[in-house]
This record gives sequence, structure tokens and C-alpha cells, in this order.
Amino acid sequence: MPQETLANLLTEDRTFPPAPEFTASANVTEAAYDEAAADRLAFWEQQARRLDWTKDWDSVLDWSNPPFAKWFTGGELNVAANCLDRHVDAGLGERVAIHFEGESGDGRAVTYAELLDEVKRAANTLTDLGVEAGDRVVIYMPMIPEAAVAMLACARIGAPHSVVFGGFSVEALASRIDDAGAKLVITADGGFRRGKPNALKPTVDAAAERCPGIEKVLVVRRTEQDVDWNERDLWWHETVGTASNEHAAQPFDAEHPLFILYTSGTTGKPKGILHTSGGYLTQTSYTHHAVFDLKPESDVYWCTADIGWVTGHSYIVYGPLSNGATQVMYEGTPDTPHKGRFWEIIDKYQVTSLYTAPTLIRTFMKWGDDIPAGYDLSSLRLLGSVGEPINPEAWIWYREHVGKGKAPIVDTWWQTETGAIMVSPLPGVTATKPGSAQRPLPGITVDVVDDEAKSVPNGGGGFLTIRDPWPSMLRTIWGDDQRFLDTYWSKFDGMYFAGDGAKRDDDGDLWLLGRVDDVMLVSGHNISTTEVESALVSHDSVAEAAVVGASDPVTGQGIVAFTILRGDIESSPEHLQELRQHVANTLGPIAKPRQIMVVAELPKTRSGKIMRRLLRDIAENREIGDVTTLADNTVMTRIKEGLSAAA
Ligand code: 6R9
Repeated sequence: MPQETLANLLTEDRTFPPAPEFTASANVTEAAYDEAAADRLAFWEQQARRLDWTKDWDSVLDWSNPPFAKWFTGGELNVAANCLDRHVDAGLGERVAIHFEGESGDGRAVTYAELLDEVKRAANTLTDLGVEAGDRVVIYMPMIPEAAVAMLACARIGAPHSVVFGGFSVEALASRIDDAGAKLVITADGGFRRGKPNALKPTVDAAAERCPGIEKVLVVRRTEQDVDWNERDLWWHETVGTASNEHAAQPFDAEHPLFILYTSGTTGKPKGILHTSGGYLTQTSYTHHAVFDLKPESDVYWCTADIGWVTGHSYIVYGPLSNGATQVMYEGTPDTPHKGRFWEIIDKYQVTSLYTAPTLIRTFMKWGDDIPAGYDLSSLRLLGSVGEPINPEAWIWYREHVGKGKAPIVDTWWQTETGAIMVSPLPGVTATKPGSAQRPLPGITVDVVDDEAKSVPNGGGGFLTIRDPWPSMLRTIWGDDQRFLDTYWSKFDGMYFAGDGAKRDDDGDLWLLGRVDDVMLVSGHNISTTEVESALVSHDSVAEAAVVGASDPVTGQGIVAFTILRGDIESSPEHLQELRQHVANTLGPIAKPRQIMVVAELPKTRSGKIMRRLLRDIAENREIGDVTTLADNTVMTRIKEGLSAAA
């Protein structure tokens, strides 16, 4: 018998077909799958035609030197002009592009005409400061409209940007500035977080001291905190604010670098993922139109991601703006000044489409159903999820308490490396299943393979791979082609290895099972973290769970679970015993956790992903490893203290 690649333990048979009214007016129908299957390149060519090109391409795809792809070779376009100028030229200048909501409730509406004006002035400023096409610019900003302006100004002049999460450490910022070889940093004095001004400039000051390549630092005034001032510093309002708003966008080659975005990964130095212009914009624009069913005249779209995450790049800046969307941008945290903040924003702007992460959905579950119930959420017509597998129970909660049982949910699987959504339901087409990302989008070929690179049959689990090149694929790792080859293309011949486990159900739908590095090996069975976590979350008392494999003398690894309970539920030894039994009943005795611990929080990255390796350090009684990419690097201390107090 072949050794199983990844066990398939969880079954789920609830399905939710789209409402006929939704289907009747959906942007994309079943036919898209057939068209793409008939001729994949013609399909992408057609999607590229949704953009304005100043010069047509000679060929759709050049795959003569795999895995180094070139899309729309010879074509030329300006990415920023596609996001702004063409809408203003079409008479849509007065449409709101961004409803900005500051954390404290201050805000403003920025129209497409105003956004274009500001981007032109910022582009002129960057040019005056000596930034030329090809030069790299690091952006270290809070969630304010100027962050999008800075990105688009870079795109406009062909200077690849590299956005670093506002709040990352000096070390993290300096290493990214160095690796990218940036000469300019755009930042702000700070932003508002948790009711307080949160300083950003001191981190940039310290990083710039360590990075001699930095010539200038451009500073937006947001919080009006006191800042140290250096010779290299310039205020945004004194430069961009006074610059000319005349600027003609120059076309760039389809393969001109658009941005570098660093992913931390679990080990080693961060990887600078390189994206280019034409293919990236084609796929982000199309997927935003198709997956979110965007109706730019009437929708109010809100993606809650930070601009420092790829989700902010593709689904706040490039996808939505290229489609002329009206969107909400929120500066702060979901519980400032109160736990109904998100619902209040949805109510205030009559948001129609919400795109958020499972981590937040589980947090809202923990806070209680009564909070969203206190607001008018009837404007919502579509819900999206991204960042981690969504546990079926969290999916159902999202559907019931946020979508009021009617808004379709799109669970979108993709990565920094893929640039845009790859696997997702289409809201007017797919009968959705709680917890499944379901089908590759039209034009995308995804497979699940075993150790020997053979497709697994329905019902089987293995490694998620991508078989054919796609327009928004990463082009390389900045400055390290070899690492690009080794990381993504060496495990399976001729296939992109995503690093995620997945299974196919009996209908062929895809279920993501977490990172393969986190898979647990228990008595010879490969068990995914996702399935055990979902089984725990399916118990009424559990809001969130993280499981890890800790070495075990008998079974190889034993499953150790960390759980956050809902509302004010108190745990007891009997309760923990019940939870262990609940997992065994749901998934089978092999998946029964050896130990369950109750914690108040879990270690997460800035994009809300649970960092299981740090929990493994606790479970195996080790010194805690590198915590620099945690959203809050004091959380591990609190978790350890909480556990020893309870013991
Ligand atoms: C967009 C983004 C990529 C990793 C990816 C996977 C996980 C993202 C998911 C999902 C299951 C989903 N992931 N979306 N897992 N279902 N809908 O998150 O990019 O930050 O690079 O992370 O996130 O493990 O490989 P990135």
C-alpha cells in the first residue's frame, strides 16, 4: 500500500448554491471555465484587453526559458494610468475612490480626480528627488491614502516599490532596504493604533543610519508627533503638496518590475518576491472583477488588509483601482474604540463587499454574536476570506452573523508569490462549501500531487502545485534566481510547489490543509493542522485553535492544541477531556490531541497567520525562536506566563 501523503479526515456535506438573483446579474458565468479550458492563452489575452495598453504585445506568453516567464512580451502600459487616468478620462473623476476612515473617526473621501492629482504631484516630487525608472523605493506607512498614493506614484514613474509593514522593527526594515538597494524611503510621523499615535519615523531614522544607500526620506504628517529631523528628511506636504500636478504617464514594458514584496517565510532571510507590470495587473484586475463580482457604479468594497501585505497590494490598490471601484480604507484596529468598529464602518458606508481574514472572523466569534447584531449589515452582498484556511464553523458564523444567510462567501487561496487569487469559488456560479476554496479560477491549472508528483485521486491529499504559468506569477526572488528555482521549482519537475497541503473531495473540490512544514506525523499518519483545528473550532466552546506536532516517544509526534474559548466560557479538566474526545469523534482516534491548553491569545503575523513554530517551541519546552515578524512580539511571554499560572 502506498504511504498516505496527507490524511483526509474531515468530511463536510453542507453546500450553498448561489441565489438565482445573484447569478442572473453576475459578472462571470460558468462559460468562463469553458473558454479558458479551450484556449488558456486566448482567455488571458482577452482579460489583458480589459486594460489600456499603449503598445500591443507580440506574444501572450514567452515560456522559452522556464520557469522564468514573460507575459505580453513587447506590450507597453502604465500601471498607474490604468488605475487612475483612464477613469478620469472616461468622466468618472468625481467618483469616490477611497472613503478613508481614520481610527478616531476622522476621515475624508478621495475622488479619482483627487487621487490622480496627488499621484501626479508625488510622481513629480520623486523625479525631482532623483528617483528614476528602475530605482527602488521603500514605503513604510500607516493605513492612510498617502500609502496608496506613494505606491501609485512609484508605479507611474517605473520605480519598483517595496512596502514594509508599518511597525516592523529597525532590523526588519533595514534588511529589506538593503536587500532591495533602495535610495528613498517614504514614511509618516506615525499612524493611529489602539487610540494612540504610533510613531514610525524613529524606526526609519534608525534604519537609515544603518543603510548608507538611503539618500532621502519623505515624511507624511499624520499624527503631528514630534520627530527628529535629519538632513535627508523632507515633509510630504512641503514637497508633494507644492509640486506641479501636470504629469504625463510614460509607458513601460509589460515586464517592467512593479514591486518587490518580502515574505518572511519560517526560516532564513526574507525573500524579495518580484512582480512585474502587465501580467500582474491583468490578473489582479480580472480576479477582482470576477471573484468579487464588482459593480463599480454601485458597490462599496472594503478589504481590511494592511497595505504591507500582498492582499493590500492586489486587492486595495491595483485590482480595485484598475476597475474603478469605490472602497473603504480603515486606519486602525477592529476594537478601537469598541468591538463593533467594523460593523459600524459597514453600516456607515453601506459596504456591499467585505474581504477579510479568518483570524478576524474567529476573533469576532469570540467577542460574541450580539456585537454584529447591533448594526445594520443589510448592505453586504458578498463576503471574502483570505490568509489561512477558514474553519467550516467560522465560515458558517460569517455567513449567518455577517452575511445574514444570503451573501455568498468566496474563500480565496493565493500567495504573495502568485500575486493574485488562484483558487476560489465564483460567487454567481459555485455552490459553496464551508471551508473549501473549491476550484482553480478560469485560466489557472492547479493540481494536488503525491511525493512522486502524481495527481492524487478525489478523496486523496497531497501537495498543492500549479502546472501552467499564470500572468501574475512571481518572476523571481529579487537578486537570487537560484533561490527562486530551489524554493518553488525543484521539488516537482515542471510544476510550481506552493508549500501548502491540500486534498480533493469526491466532487474534485479543493480543501487547503495548511503549510506542509506544519504537517504532523502521528503513528505514521500525516495529519494536517487545519483539520484538527477545524474539529476543535466546531465545538461550541472554542473560538480559535492552533495545533502542533510535539515529539513523542511513542507516536513520533503527539498533537498539542492551544485553544481560545468563546465569550466568557471557563475551562475545567472535564471540559478539556470533552474537547479531546470531540476531536476523536469528529476525525477519528488518530487525531485525538495528546494535550489541550487554553490560552488568551495566539502568536500571529501582521497578516493574521498563526505562527505554529513558536507554539511548537512551547510544546517541546524549548527556548522561543525568532519573533521579529509577529504582530505583537510580547505575546509569547504572555502565553507562557498564562500557562504557568494555570499549571
Ligand atoms: C494572500 C496571502 C500565503 C499562504 C498560502 C496559504 C495561506 C492564504 C488561504 C490560505 C487556505 C486560503 N492561505 N489564503 N490557506 N485558504 N484561502 O495570504 O499571501 O501572505 O503570501 O500567504 O497563506 O498557506 O500559502 P501570503
